[in-house]
Amino acid sequence: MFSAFKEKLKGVFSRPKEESAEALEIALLEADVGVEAAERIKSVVVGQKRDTATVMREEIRRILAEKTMDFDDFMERHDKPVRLLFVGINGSGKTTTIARLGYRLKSMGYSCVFGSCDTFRAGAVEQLKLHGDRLGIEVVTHGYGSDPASVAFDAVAHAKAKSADAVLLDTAGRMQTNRNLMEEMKKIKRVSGADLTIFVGDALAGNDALYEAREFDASIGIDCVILTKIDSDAKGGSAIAIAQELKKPIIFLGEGEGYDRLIKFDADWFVDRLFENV
Ligand SMILES: Nc1nc2c(ncn2[C@@H]2O[C@H](COP(=O)(O)OP(=O)(O)O)[C@@H](O)[C@H]2O)c(=O)[nH]1
Ligand SMILES: [Mg+2]
Repeated sequence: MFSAFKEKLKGVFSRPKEESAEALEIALLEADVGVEAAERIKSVVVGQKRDTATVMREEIRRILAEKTMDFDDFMERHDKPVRLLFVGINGSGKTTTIARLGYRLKSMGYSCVFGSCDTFRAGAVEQLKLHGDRLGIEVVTHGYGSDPASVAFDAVAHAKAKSADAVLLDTAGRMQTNRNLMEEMKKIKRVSGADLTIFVGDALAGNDALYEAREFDASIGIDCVILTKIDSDAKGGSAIAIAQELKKPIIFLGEGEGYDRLIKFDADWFVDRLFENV
């Protein structure tokens, strides 16, 4: 995992520190850790006598552990139904993540309702329904072209009526730059009374994942992040950039296929993978 990260940094570790500061910063930027984290890591490495890999590893761990959130704790403590709103651009993995989290919550004994507020993209409702059928989770939908906010409202009402523990709202992944669509997200958030707005980002998108998360945060406000596709050749840098610059906790990572492939985010686990075989 994270072979591209290791590839970028490999050359740097073998060189004397005095020579490699610039190379380190460039390698970090190429690994998508973002400008702030790259500078932070470089300055810590330069200021220490110990070997680069060890110092880097500690600093990255520190960055990742700065903002944490225990989702299980949140679920346990919060009034039910807990309203979870998933946002992010098209293809980032929202629908897949909702299915995975639904599976996880069910395995923990929580009952769930899905709300299909993506009334825009062809196949979106069917995709969520298919997951719902497989998982035994009810899906509230009004069909294509309907008002996504009213779907959200009804999904919450349905969850209340059924005394469900959680309602997971799927939204249309659209460009964050489209103002009308951001207004629509805001309305969904308001009408649903979302307890947690979760940004779902594609780890492969590198720096773009940070920019997208920022846009969503500025427009509608996000509480935490789930990064998907860390199995594909993700450099791992987007997690570091998000932790350093967005200052929002990453709660889960998604990988591969299958409902059980949702990994609870843990800074130690992450740096262990980043520096495995380094
Ligand atoms: N390899 C990999 N693929 C994923 C992961 N999560 C989602 N995908 C794939 O990414 C594509 C888009 O996912 P989807 O959930 O439909 O994204 P959405 O548009 O945000 O709802 C689908 O082909 C998924 O199978 C992941 O963790 N790993
Ligand atoms: Mg979707």
